[in-house]
Amino acid sequence: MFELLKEQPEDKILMLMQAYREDPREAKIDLGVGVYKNAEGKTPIMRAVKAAEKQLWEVEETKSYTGLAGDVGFADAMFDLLIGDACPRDCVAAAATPGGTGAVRQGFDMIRMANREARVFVSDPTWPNHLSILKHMEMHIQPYRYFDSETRSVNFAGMIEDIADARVGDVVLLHGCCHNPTGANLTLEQWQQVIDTLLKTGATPMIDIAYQGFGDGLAEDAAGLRMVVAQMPEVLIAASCSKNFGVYRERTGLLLAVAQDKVRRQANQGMLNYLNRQNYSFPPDHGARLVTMVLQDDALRMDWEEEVREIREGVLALRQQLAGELARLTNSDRFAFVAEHRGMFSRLGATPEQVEAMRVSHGVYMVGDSRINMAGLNKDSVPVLAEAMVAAGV
Ligand code: PLP
Ligand code: TYF
Repeated sequence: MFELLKEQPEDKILMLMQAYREDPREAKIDLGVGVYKNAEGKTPIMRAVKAAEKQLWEVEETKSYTGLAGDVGFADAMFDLLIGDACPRDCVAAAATPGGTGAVRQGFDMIRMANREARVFVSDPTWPNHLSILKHMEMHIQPYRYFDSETRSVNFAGMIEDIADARVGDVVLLHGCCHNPTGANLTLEQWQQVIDTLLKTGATPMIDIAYQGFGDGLAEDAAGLRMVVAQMPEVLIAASCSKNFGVYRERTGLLLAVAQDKVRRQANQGMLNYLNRQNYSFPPDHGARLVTMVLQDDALRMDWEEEVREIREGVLALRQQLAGELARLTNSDRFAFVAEHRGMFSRLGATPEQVEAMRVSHGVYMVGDSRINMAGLNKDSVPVLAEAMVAAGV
């Protein structure tokens, strides 16, 4: 029977990882998959996470099932990290999921259960897996203008015009911070205009937040999300702990459904539990427990916040170095946007041919849309990338 199945497209980002591995050149630079790497090119286990893991080994007494929504302590700790005091805790249903991807998937499922005809408005461009999952689920995708490839910043007028078309029963998917793949983000004034527009349309926002702390700070990166939560009657939030806790393979994420009152929260919680049960029964717990321990213990939390700050400042320094290097080589400020973007990614605005030329000439690997992972660079490779870009005529 399976001969009837159509071949499915591969994940281009993951294919790029494979191509990089197979390149025999010594001096190659991997700016592909969105994984944090330090100056030595390693993706370390964060100090506080390692310490929590050690403690957990001592104190953990059972690996019996958690609840369908996972550990409530994890939801509480993540509520504080993401939402803080932007809305009452008892209006928010939450369920742990396998990674942020699991949260995105469960969120889409909840939307589809509520309205089969819902259109999900997505930024153009967005994380390719948003599109892939929506397509797989046979849901309606409605792209909205987001990135201006001339200025390499947000085409805000276009965005507002496009999302103003949403209606009650539609969903507008927003990136909480550190937009993937462009690195171009909304200002707080722009968040407010998005909220005003959504309130007029009656559409529901869904926020995917996968890089809290990697942009301007833990609270700063959640500021837009908190404004949405404080002002909108309903919000879905898909959160990932993969990057900011460095627990990628533990598959740690959370879906939150913000409602107006406790009664609605109760119903939403039932739906989140139901969806988890349909897909995998209980969510993974190990990563969630580590995250909870780090967030709840004062010393671990302080050390974690410090390490997130080191990561953030390291990436920002690379941005400034690259922008400076490009300004010097081109004698222009055409690439000043590199220092303006936030998070791990920047879209350079190179053509696929230029991307290929940089791979061939300098062994630089970036996603075909010219997205680079800044964390794949270090002090020594920044000038190589700058040179490759200039040589390719970017
Ligand atoms: N959403 C965005 C925008 C991402 O970039 C990622 C990246 O990994 C995720 C969600 C989900 O990540 P994970 O499933 O590894 O937690
Ligand atoms: O965009 C990225 O590179 C990260 C990691 O199927 C990732 O979000 C890449 C591909 C994928 C899942 C996660």
